[in-house]
Amino acid sequence: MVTVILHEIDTYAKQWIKEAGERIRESFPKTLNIAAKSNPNDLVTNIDQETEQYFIEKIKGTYPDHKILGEEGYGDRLEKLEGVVWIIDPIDGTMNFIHQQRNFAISIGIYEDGIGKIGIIYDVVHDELYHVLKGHGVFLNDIQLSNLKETSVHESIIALNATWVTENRRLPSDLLAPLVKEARGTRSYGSAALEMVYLASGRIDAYITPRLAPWDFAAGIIMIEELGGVATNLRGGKLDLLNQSSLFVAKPGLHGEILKKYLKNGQW
Ligand code: 2AM
Ligand code: CA
Repeated sequence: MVTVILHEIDTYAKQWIKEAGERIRESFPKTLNIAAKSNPNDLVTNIDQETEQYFIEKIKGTYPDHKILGEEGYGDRLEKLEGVVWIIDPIDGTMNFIHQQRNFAISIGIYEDGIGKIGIIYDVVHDELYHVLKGHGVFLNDIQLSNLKETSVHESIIALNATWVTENRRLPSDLLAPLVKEARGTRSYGSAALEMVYLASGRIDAYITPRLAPWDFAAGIIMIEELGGVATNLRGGKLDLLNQSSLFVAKPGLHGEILKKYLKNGQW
């Protein structure tokens, strides 16, 4: 994509995400319609759906040849990442949105032929807009974020949900217990997009989760890689942007240390 067009897409995307955020803030006093999807804790609201539809209307109206992959299924059915693809989570952290009216974000990753070009994550409640245009740095509102520095487990805060150190279907429950013990601290925010921007801005040092969808991480991984961080699945392999995947993102150095010592280079 020529840079001029990329800048134009970036400008529109930021404008639309801010506008969508404003609509979400206005929805707070209104009653939510809540429904369960795959299980009783996998929730969707009318606001998730309306926000996704808003983006689709804007994108298709301006760029009819762009494709859209969205969590709520109003976009296109994609089998490959050809051309320009917008990967959208209208509300990442829906459970937090419903229970807390905070700790959620809108996430948009824009890819061209499978390469991440633009990432935008908007923490609607705190009015924090994280954005990256590949090769031009990562910003939190107008402030440019610094490259991620190497660190060790002993000095790290690791984002990890307690689910994954109890009996579960995806990981041996004792695999990550030594990491929890040896890290300086652990946190769980309940929104993958926020966990990734907290890594980008240095508030945490790594984030590990065995179950995500492409829209949860499409934007965040562009930011983390731009800052010198490392983004893989839990076995250290390449991430799949069309299917469910595990995710392991961390500062440089720390990623290798955790992968080798705690994730056993994927041998579990
Ligand atoms: P969501 O709120 O958009 O559904 C919570 O730990 C994080 O995991 C959130 O980013 C949440 O995204 C995501 N998540 C929750 N349930 C999931 C599922 N069944 N599959 C994939 N991602 C999920
Ligand atoms: Ca969502």
